[in-house]
Amino acid sequence: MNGIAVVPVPARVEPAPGVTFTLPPRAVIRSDSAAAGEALATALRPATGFALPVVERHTEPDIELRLGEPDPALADISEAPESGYEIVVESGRVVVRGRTEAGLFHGVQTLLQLFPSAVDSGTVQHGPWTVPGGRILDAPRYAYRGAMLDVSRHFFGVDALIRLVDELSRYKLNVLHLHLSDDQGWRIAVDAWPRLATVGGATQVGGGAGGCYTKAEFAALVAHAAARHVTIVPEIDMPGHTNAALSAYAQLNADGVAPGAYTGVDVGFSTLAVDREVTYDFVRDVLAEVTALTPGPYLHIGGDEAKSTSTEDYLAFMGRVQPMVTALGKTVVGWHQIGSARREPGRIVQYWGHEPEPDEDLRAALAAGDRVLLSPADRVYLDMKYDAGTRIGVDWAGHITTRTAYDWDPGTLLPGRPDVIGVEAPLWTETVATVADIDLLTFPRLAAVAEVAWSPQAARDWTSFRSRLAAQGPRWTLRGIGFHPDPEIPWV
Ligand code: IFG
Repeated sequence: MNGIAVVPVPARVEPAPGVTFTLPPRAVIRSDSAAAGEALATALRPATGFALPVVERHTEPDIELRLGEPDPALADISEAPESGYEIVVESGRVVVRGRTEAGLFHGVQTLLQLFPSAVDSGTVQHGPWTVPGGRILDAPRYAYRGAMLDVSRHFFGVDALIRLVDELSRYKLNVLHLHLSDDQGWRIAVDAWPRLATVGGATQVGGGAGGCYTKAEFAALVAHAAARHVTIVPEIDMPGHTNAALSAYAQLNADGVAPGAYTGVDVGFSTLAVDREVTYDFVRDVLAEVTALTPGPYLHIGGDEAKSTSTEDYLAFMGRVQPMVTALGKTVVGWHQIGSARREPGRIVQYWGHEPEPDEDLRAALAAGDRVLLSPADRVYLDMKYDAGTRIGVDWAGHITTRTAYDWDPGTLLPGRPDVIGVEAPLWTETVATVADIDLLTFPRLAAVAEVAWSPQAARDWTSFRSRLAAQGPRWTLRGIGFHPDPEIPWV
């Protein structure tokens, strides 16, 4: 296992020099978790051409995924050992051990990266399908490791989301936050307010056709993500960033007049009518229906850039809406501006500031004891250009090369050592219209963020990362990912 090219880097790697496992054509996978077993077999079958049956019981399996107590040392390396795993590779077999199915799934992702990169081919390739011998002990640094896609500025069909879930789960990210509403588009059907879909979802930045997920489509996405231990976090951004909803229902507007659809890229001009009772009926209905669609613990209510809402109205609005989220059994997540509003127990503020801040809203949140989800705009905002030559993207938070996205410590970013639950990389889509655009801005930087969120700081360094990342290039090419060939990476 010397020089293995796994991203994110495992916490502990113990090579067994001279030991190699070779997957035999008639190999059998015995797994205590059907999902993890199928995830492994499904990933290996196309390139190997082997049948790779997955069974619950077998006397001499070639690969074994075992639920149980992995090495107790796992608890020494992570506060989240339940998502950790142990892999032991011997000449005659591979055993992956994890306390939970998520742990086994994460072990499977690492194991796939231990096979030659040709294993990611969609067509049968020559072997031998070897895995270097040794032992890996690994578990995540943070519990929340995420990506966000803004599907409001530009709409993307469920297939694009499923493809993104598959890719982010390969790097042990476990959250996909969907920015489902904004000025330009409403993207989730709400039965009680049907014009949100038919009017609010009718267009997008640039005037294109837009779109809106049906509940059935959204449920299919949630199920697909759950099978890969990815939680969907829905965001209904309020009270600002609401022109799509305001254009669908005149009564939500302070003057009772519905504005037209908005297809530009300005921000801060819209607000729900905070002093109308119908606004809270609207919010209550929307949050209830969105909550029913997402089994995860989080509900994101936005709260950013409410420049057309007075501070008094903003605080009043948040004071009424946050308890609605708790009443629905969910944890409030909001952009860190909600730090100025009365604290809701367990609240998480998503920090999107950049050096040299933090600002007073964050200071208020930290003083209130809020937990923090880190999305520093100058580190992980994936809509930032890599450099002046990037054909799409913006640059208000500066340029973000892969190294910029990688070379920082979430444990020391903010003063006062707040309770950081994890890291999330948002992709805003004002300038992102196609899957090729998503790929260009997302890869390789999302792999960097995945390592920042998963690996111990002590196991991380740019020199090692850049060479391990280079080995992802051929795999992305085989998987049809149109990544940015960042010149700082020694691509193979
Ligand atoms: N800030 C806005 C986003 C988007 C972004 C583009 C947040 C929380 C700039 N709000 O980031 O809606 O416009 O980089």
